[in-house]
Amino acid sequence: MFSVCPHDCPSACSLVVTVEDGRLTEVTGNPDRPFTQGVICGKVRAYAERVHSPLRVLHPLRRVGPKGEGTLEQISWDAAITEIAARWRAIIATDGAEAILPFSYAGTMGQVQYYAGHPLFHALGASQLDRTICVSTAYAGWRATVGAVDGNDSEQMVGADLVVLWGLSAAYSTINVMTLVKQARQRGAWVVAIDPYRTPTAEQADEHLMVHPGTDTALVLGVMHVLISEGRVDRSYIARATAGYERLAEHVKAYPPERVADIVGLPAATIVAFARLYGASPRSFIRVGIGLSRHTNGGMTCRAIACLPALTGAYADPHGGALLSSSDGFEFDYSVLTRPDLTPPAAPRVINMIHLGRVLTDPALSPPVRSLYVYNSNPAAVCPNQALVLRGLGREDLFTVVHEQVMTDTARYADLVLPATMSLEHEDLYRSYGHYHLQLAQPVLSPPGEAKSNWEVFGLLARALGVAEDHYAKPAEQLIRELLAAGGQSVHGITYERLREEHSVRLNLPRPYMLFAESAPTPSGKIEFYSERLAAQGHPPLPTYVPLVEGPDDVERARSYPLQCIVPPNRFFLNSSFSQSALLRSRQKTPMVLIAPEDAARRGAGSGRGIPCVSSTIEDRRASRRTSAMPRGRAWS
Ligand SMILES: Nc1nc2c(c(=O)[nH]1)N[C@H]1C(S)=C(S)[C@@H](COP(=O)(O)OP(=O)(O)OC[C@H]3O[C@@H](n4cnc5c(=O)[nH]c(N)nc54)[C@H](O)[C@@H]3O)O[C@H]1N2
Ligand SMILES: Nc1nc2c(c(=O)[nH]1)N[C@H]1C(S)=C(S)[C@@H](COP(=O)(O)OP(=O)(O)OC[C@H]3O[C@@H](n4cnc5c(=O)[nH]c(N)nc54)[C@H](O)[C@@H]3O)O[C@H]1N2
Ligand SMILES: [Mo]
Repeated sequence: MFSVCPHDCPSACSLVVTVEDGRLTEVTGNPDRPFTQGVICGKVRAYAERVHSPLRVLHPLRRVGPKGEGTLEQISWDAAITEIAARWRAIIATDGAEAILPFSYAGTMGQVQYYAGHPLFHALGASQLDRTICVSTAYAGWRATVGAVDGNDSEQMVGADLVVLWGLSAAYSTINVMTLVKQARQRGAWVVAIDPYRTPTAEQADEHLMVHPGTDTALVLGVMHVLISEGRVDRSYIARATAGYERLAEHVKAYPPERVADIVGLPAATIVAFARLYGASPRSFIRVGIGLSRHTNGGMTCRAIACLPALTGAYADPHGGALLSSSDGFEFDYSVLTRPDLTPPAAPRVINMIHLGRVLTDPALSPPVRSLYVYNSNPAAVCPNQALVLRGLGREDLFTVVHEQVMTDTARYADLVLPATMSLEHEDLYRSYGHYHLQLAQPVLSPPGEAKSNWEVFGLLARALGVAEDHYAKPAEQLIRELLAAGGQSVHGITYERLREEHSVRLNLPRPYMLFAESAPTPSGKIEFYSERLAAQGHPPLPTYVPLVEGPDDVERARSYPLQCIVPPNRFFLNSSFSQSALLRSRQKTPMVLIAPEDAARRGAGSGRGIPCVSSTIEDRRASRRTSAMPRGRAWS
């Protein structure tokens, strides 16, 4: 049987699953799909352990102990829904609906279950959540430059002369990219990884540029300086498809490799060599990761990188270009799922999810948040400022409902815990942010205990509260049909029947896919080296290096916080998902911090596995430059 991996990972793998006697016995990657190519990660290979885990929530539960302890007693669905409706009605009567805050992110990437709560909370007039925890900065920078969060199909990197993995921990975070990288390498591509530490991905590259965290924009400007001053640019592409070249050329004069070298922590000669390699051919593919967006200047970094293929014309090469995310390739009208039309005329306040701790604890917030409804997320573990988040979740007067598959840290703080289905137990439609295949998964297992999908639970709540009932009267299948029918050109003609038959269908996009070959969907219709929009918003209109404010480049802060922390994905967990699994915990053994040997020595700690340079002070980072990888195998000219 076929399914789709629901987890928040660009690979969105096409799966082949075996079910015997109502139990999942095997999960493998679908060998027939060009992106999955039969390869899946260890976490999902061991999926039977997650699906049939003793830790699954099987029944609605009510808290009987203190918050955080997780002592719960079983109640009926009826009692749970009645209690939520009654508590919310009372809160709305005294404080207004904005005192209710939904909190969700990407526990499942299935479109029906991801957006299931939006219509209900819109109709109630609840506070709205700005879902910023992952890609917002990266996407903003990319969109400002090329007009869409889209790019060249990464399957096209096979055939490239050069592949650059920029702030992407692919060997852990999206292993199917490594399949493509290996194939590209076999066909002669030179592979460069750009990352502040020696990741397993960097170990598999031909060259590792070990930059200081948050300095990539300076590196890009140095590369641009070399490309432009040495004439290694595609004048014809620049003339037809870009805007602001003359101003960019003037601007990057201030970034000679010698100056950039000090900022990024690489020898000037390495920067020049990389620029010449990049400028040697438009057949260069940059796969950009989300790692860059973890910094205060991450949007600008992504914007700067998006400019590089526009200088060499790589966007117009069948094996060149760049991809940060394929999200906008899926031309859906999400209002079919989210129903903003149900919102009351006086638009409710919007709360940025990363401020959850502050929002739950700020005595001045009016109205205060009196009820939190959590689904598809585990904020106790994933939200910034964890101590404050836990303090907020610990509030006795906060009515917290958590709809979950397993007992998470957040569920321990819930007044009510509701059991959720897993992807193999409900139907959903999946897009991807790493490839261009649309997939449908139908249930292959029955839900355990009394588990219900998000769609079902929001339907129960809508009926109990008497709002948005028409919307929730639809079966999930109908919603999928409506979403497909309202889609734009890239999904035109992809029907529910076809998806049910083929499971995974490539979008109606040309092969090779080169969206920016002639133009870009920006206001000027061109790739914008110079952005009028950014200028109007008070941002630098040209790609500009702005040092981090969170780390050692800020001299004052550097005294108190001399180390720069970066948090790449864990191999065995996915965000906090899987972290409850006994099997995967045993593989991870213990939480681990990697630290540069010189930093560890200074702090009297052992250097652990001695993996170089996760973080360091300014002097140490200069020293660590010497430990950076030299290219192996081939001459580096
Ligand atoms: N196994 C596993 N897979 C996952 C996840 C997981 O938790 N575990 N999470 C999923 C999710 S939600 C996401 S968003 C993706 C994220 O996966 P990626 O797109 O790979 O992004 P990150 O993992 O955040 O970081 C990637 C790399 O960027 C590096 N990096 C950090 N700062 C800088 C910098 O300033 N410059 C440069 N050049 N590199 C930098 C980090 O060291 C890391 O190696 O992975 C998904 N896949
Ligand atoms: N400590 C830590 N913090 C992080 C990260 C990290 O790796 N570690 N990664 C950062 C990044 S890149 C991201 S994108 C965010 C991710 O933050 P989240 O999206 O909150 O990701 P998870 O921690 O995996 O939690 C998702 C939860 O949703 C549940 N779930 C899955 N499917 C369903 C469903 O159909 N219905 C319901 N009701 N629940 C479901 C899962 O069991 C899981 O507990 O976290 C960010 N913060
Ligand atoms: Mo993420």
